[in-house]
Amino acid sequence: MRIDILTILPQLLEGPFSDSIMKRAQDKGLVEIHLHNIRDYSTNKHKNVDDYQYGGGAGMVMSCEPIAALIDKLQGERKYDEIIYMTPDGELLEQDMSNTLCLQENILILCGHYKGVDERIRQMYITKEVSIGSYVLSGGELAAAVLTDSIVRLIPGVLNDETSALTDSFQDNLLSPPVYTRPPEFKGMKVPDVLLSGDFKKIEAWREKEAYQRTKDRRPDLLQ
Ligand code: 6GU
Repeated sequence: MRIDILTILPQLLEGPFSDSIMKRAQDKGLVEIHLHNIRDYSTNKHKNVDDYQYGGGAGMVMSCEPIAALIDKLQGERKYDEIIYMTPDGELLEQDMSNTLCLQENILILCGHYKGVDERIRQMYITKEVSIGSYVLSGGELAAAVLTDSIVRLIPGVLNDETSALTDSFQDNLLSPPVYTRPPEFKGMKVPDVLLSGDFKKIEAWREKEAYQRTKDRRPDLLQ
C-alpha cells in the first residue's frame, strides 16, 4: 500500500511515522508513506499557499493552484483509490472506515489549514472527506496521522499475533476487557483469580463478560 500526504507542515508528520509499528510497517515494505510539501508547488515568488477569502472575513483560504499542481503530478504517476481531505466537516472516522481503507492500494490525503482549502479543490479532486471527531484542530496533520495509523496497523503482516488487531476495541463493536501483568499483587490490589487459573475457557468467558460490561457502562451506543 502507498499513502501520499499533502501538507504545508511535513515536519509535523515525520514523528508519528518514524517509530514503533508505523516504522516497522515501512521497514518491512508493507506500506510506503510519502510526505509532500504543498509550498514546493507554489509558483509565486513569496511561495504563498493561501490568500484572502472572497466576500471578506477573517482567515485565509488555501489556494487552488499549488494543491492542483501537486495532485495532478501524483495522479500522472499512479491511480488513487481515494483522495481524502481531512476536515472537521467530513465523515466521522470509525473503525469500519479504516477496515475498508486498509484494503486499498493507493491513498492520497490532503491536510487543510487556516479556513480550509478553496471549495473548487474539494469538488474537483476529493473523493472522501474525513473528520476525526467533533472538535477543531489547528490543521489536518494530526488528524491525517491518526487516520494513517488506524489504517496501517490493519495491513496484513504489520501486526504480529501479540498485537493482533482482531482483539482491538471496536473490532467486534465491543471495548477491550481489562488487562493485567506482573506482579500478581500491587499495593494490595490483586489480579483477578481467573486470569491466574490457566483455564483458557474460563479466561475467555471472563474476558467476554468484562468486555460486554465495559461497553455497556462506557459506550452503550456500540451495543445498539
Ligand atoms: Cl480532519 N481537521 C481539523 N482541522 N480539525 C479536526 C479534524 C480534522 N477532525 C476533527 N477536528
